[in-house]
Formats: sequence, structure tokens, C-alpha cells
Amino acid sequence: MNTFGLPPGFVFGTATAAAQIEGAVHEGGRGESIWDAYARTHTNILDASSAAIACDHYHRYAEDFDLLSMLGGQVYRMSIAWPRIQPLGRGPAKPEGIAFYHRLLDALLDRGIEPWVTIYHWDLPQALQDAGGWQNRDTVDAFADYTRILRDEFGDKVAAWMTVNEPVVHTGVGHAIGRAAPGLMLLGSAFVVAHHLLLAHGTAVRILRETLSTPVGIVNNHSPVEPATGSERDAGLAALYDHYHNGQFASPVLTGAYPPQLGEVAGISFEVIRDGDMEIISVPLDFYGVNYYFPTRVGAAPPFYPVPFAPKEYVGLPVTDFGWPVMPYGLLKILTELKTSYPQMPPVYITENGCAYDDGPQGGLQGPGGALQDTRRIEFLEQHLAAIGEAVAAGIDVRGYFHWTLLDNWEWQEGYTKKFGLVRLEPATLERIPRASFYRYAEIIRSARGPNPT
Ligand code: GCO
Repeated sequence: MNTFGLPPGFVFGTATAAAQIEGAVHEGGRGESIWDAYARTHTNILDASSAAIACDHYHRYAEDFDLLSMLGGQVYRMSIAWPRIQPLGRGPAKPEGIAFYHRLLDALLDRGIEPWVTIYHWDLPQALQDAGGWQNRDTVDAFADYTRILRDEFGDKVAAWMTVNEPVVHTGVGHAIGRAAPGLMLLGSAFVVAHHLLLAHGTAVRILRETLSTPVGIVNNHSPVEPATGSERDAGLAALYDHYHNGQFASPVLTGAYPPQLGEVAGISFEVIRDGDMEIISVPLDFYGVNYYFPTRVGAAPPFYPVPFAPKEYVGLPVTDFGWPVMPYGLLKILTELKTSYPQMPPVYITENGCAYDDGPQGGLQGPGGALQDTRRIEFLEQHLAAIGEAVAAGIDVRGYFHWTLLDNWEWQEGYTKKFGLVRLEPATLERIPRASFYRYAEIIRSARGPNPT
């Protein structure tokens, strides 16, 4: 056991997504994604930016992986951009896209870093959206073909596969309330999107396993939920929200059934489920990916709100630049709840956890050694690792941690306004400047791995 109570063999790394870092959106024959289209309406993005350049990782990946080596990261969670592989979402693979990801994966392997690949991190080819996107069941077939291409091309280089990223956020924010791409406001009827994303997940697992024995999992966002007050009404609303946010995606995957209570949310109808779907969705997994950022307090929604529940502010908790309450104990809580609800849950990896703090030179926070003193990120990191240590002590099998994220990047609808990086990205020059948290994380990894890491 190391300082944080993490077991031997526990792996450390960082997580990212193609759309947020690559840039070069018009290079290599890449097609348009729903995020390119969404960002074209400037009011959709807080700073009216797009991901056209982002971190320019497309050209600077070698430099970024050198940083990752310096960090001592053993595992690297990244995603492949579907529009680079199939610009229109269907048809033969684009050779430039394939070549790019071979170079990328090789660059990681050359440095002894395991590539953990997310197949779908929200960048649907716009051509598929034009044909109905995830509301259309045919998109699941397109995703199956795309998965086959990745499997056959990259199967011998990828250390672990993650099918879909945070279907709850893609469904809820992107399709129910229209505050992320593709910007649809389907409210409860966005359930069809959730179901198709989960079907895509299960279908992909089967396809990967046809020829590979590489570990496969899903990545879900989880948030422990508590009622805003002691009232019975708030307790009921919090329970319903918990079914919506956590159960809707964990339960079908881990038990083969949606929480029946979901039917109480206006617009959600289980009619879209066809015979055999739940069996596909609940195919056993090698690991379960948990993304944790913050807990949620739930109370009654204001009048004319589309759903009965609404998030309420926490009083007395510090918040990040995103306004997200910081509660490391929430990670222990949600892991405990998941383990209690789903005793059969496979080993867990924390596939994302991090915080937005703009502790840069403008704050005058240059400290000893010249590094940007992002003390709050260091505390966040240490406290969440300690929470994982407690979960492990309580008998929950957690095997790794991916910090979100290596570099400040394009934070979707927030544009470049939220800085999650262990490494600062200088906006004008794209220079990479490690913050103090980078050095602290490096130290943690070094001490956990021992003097002679292999
Ligand atoms: C995800 C994400 C990331 C975000 C991160 C910070 O996988 O959920 O949305 O892409 O950048 O969660 O918000």
C-alpha cells in the first residue's frame, strides 16, 4: 500500500478526448463532426470559439507524450475521432486517419505508455446526425462498422477499449436540453438516444471480442445524489434523479434492466426497447469506468421546468471555476453505492476526475522552481486519491486513476474558459507549461511505482 492506500499494481495516467485537443479539423480528410457544426453558432460556446486548433495535438502529439513520460503516466486514455476514420460516418476507412492514429499509438508504445482508447467521445460525424443521429437506430449499425475498422486496424496496439463516454451527459445535455452538440431539446424523449448509445456499447463489446482478448469497458459519469432538504418530497425527487443520472446507465449495463422508476420522468417510454436489446447491453465487461467530478443536491424544479427535479446549490463547499462543488468523499460515496447496488460490478477504473482552476501567471502564483502554483488542483488530486484508497480499504476493487487532464483544452460549450490541465496551454503560443500539480502528480506516481518501475 502506498501513501493513499492504493494497492500494488494500481495504474496512473491522464484522460482526454480527440475533439478537445487535436485541432486540425480540416486535415487528413477529416469529416465534419456535430461539434464543428454546433460551434458554428457562436452563442453556443461561451467564448465563441471552436476546436479548429485546440491544443494542436494533431501536430504536437510527440511533445505531449514526452510530457506524459516525464509525468510517469503508465496509461493514457484517449479517443479516436470517428470523422477522421469515416468522414461521413460510413464507408471505407480514410487512410490518412488510420495512419495518424497508428503514429499516435506507436508514439505512446515507444514511450512505454499503454493506450486506453475510447471509441466514441461525442464527436459523431455530422452526416450521421443529418440522418437522425442517435435517435436513429441505424446509427448503431454505423457504429458497429466503425468499431470493426478500429478493431482490425488497431487491435494489436490498444491496451484497453472503452466503448462510449458518458452517455448520460451526451443524452441529457446534448439531446434533452440542447446545451451541447447536437443541440436537440427532446426532453424525456431523449431516452431513445440513451438506449441507442447503450446498444452501440454492447454491440461494440461483442464485435471487439470476436477477435480480441483486450479488456473492454464502458465509461459512465456518476454523481452521488442527496436531497436538498429533509422533506419527503425532496427525498423522492433525489431518488428519481439518482435513477436518471446513475441508474439509467449503470443498471442496464450491469443488470440488464432499466430502473422502472425512470418511467415516471415525463416523455420517457420504454417502447423503443426491442427483444434482445437488453441482453446485448448487459454483456459482461472486463472493467467499469467511473468518471467523477461532483456530487448533486436535488430539490423541486421551479415552475414550468421540463422535469420535476433540479440541482440545488451546496452551501459551504468550495467550488471550482466551473462552479462544481468539491467533495472528495463523494467519490467514496458513489463507489460504495455502486458496489452496494451492483455487487457483480467488475473491477473499476476512475476514468476521469479533475478540476478547472485557472491558476496561471496572471494570478501571480509563480512559486519556487518557477512552476505555476495550482495548490487547489494538488489538494483536489490528493484528496480524491485518498478517497479511492478508502474505497479500496472498504473492499471495492479499484485498479487505476486517469486524471482529467494533461493539457488545458477545448472544454466543449465552455470553449477555452475552463482550465483542467496539469499543464497550462499558453493561449497565444500553444506553449505547454507544467503546473505545480504536474510535478506533484509525477512524484505521487513515482513513489507508488517504487524505485525501479518497469
Ligand atoms: C467527459 C467530459 C470531458 C470534460 C470533462 C470536464 O468525458 O465527460 O465531458 O470531456 O472535458 O469532464 O468537464
